[in-house]
Amino acid sequence: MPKLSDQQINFYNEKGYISPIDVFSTKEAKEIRDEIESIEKKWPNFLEGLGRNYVHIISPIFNKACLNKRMLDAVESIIGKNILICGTTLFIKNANEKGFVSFHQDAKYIGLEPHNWVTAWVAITDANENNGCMRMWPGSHKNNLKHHNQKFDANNLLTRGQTIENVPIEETEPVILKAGQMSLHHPTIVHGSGINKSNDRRIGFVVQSYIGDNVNQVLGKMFVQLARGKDRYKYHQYSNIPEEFMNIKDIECRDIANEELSKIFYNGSKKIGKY
Ligand SMILES: O=C(O)CCC(=O)C(=O)O
Repeated sequence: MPKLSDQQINFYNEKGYISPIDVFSTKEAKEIRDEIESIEKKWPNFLEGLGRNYVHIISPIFNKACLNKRMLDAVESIIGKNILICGTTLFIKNANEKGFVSFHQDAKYIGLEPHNWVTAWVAITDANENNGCMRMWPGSHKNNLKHHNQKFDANNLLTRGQTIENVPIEETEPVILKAGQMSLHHPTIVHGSGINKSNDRRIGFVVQSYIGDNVNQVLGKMFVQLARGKDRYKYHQYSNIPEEFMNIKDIECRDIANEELSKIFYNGSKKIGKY
């Protein structure tokens, strides 16, 4: 797909998200799933907890995925032509587990200012209402940041179990994606997702987020890579770019990046969660 159409951009501006956008073939999505599952098999727990972040620093397949032309073309329509990758996260909900994501706004704790950034959620498996796809509260991005209760529920996939209460579910819209499609969402849209009731895993690979080069990190340090255009501001430290799978130097880089990310996510919190 070329850049987003005017209609898609209007939809994003009005609702705070846009989907579906075709970015990978089913075969490419399956290769990404296989990469995850081969890491899980050889190194159990490596992608768990904090380890679910920055997988693009240790795997060339994920690194290449972040540079997918269709993704970047769509992202460019929203944040402009100078694009940095400032993080990736795997949101995996296994069958028969109770994982969910409470309603929240990404911008609340992430420290990226100004909000010239967008989150790309790529479906590695199909994502639908049965297996706990995301739900967006359309138009909620136009309001200020809301109060979040910090609940630290064991099954919540968010760091602090941060929760906006009393979201009208009937007003939210499901983001239904086929494997290989992506959605883009705004930093302040209220969104969340329910549990996976299917017999298979639901896997989302999330670039969290693509940021414009004018976006600074005001709470700590994030490790970036240039995806397109120029980095005129040079606010951030650059991460390794993996040339081979699980190189020790890249793993060290990922671990440092994760330590710094954890400081951002738990800034001001008395308690540390499992992610
Ligand atoms: O994967 C999910 O269900 C939620 C992910 C999410 O909240 C996000 O990508 O911002």
